[in-house]
Amino acid sequence: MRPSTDQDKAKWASGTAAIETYVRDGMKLGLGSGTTSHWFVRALGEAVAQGLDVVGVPTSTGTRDLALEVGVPLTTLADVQRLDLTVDGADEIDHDGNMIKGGGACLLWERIVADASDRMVAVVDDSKVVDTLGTFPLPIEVIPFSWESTQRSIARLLQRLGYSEPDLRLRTANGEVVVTDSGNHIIDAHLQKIDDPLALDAQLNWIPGVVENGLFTGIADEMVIGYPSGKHEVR
Ligand code: ABF
Repeated sequence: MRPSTDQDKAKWASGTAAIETYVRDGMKLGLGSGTTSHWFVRALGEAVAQGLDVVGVPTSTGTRDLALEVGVPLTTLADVQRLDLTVDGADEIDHDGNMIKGGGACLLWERIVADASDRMVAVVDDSKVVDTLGTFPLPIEVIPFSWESTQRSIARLLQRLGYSEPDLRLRTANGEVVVTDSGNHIIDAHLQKIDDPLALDAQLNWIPGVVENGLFTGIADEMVIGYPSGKHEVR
């Protein structure tokens, strides 16, 4: 399968460059979620068919199903202690490598798999690189039991941090409340501009009922930026 749109060509360029640059025989890989990661997984399937010897831990049921479809051998974090490398996408990434992730509601497993990896490489098309995070709504994964109360606590924290009118929305799709692979809900925080992502990342997860948030700060070791021309850039 090959990309046809410009954005998919950029994502393919990023995913294939990540394989060429970082993936080696015998590696245990974290397999990211989202469309860019899925182009990476498709390219990885082709490399496996040509003899590449790798195993992968998927960061979502969608990635698990795609990996099975294209022939990438799978394992679990129970079976392997550490991963050599996780390759995963981002909704936004700034020039320091801090990211907003979770647009696909997979942020919890993504963060766990990245944490279990010796190296994390972000694969993005050029539209994802921003000067300041925040235009993309920040996903916050919360447990269903207390999501209304947790949302009020998130709003109080944001107001203390200077976000005067925090716009928080429970994520729905086709009129249904979104349920993550772990059975949780997502609250999207429309903050527009996040001046101190490290501080916000640390404080959000202290709120009772918050399971994880989509600010991935200090996690990406490098980023592979793909362009519609098929060229890529590693930073
Ligand atoms: C995943 O990929 C998610 O964290 C993020 O939402 C998504 C990025 O979007 P895309 O589909 O453009 O790769 O890693």
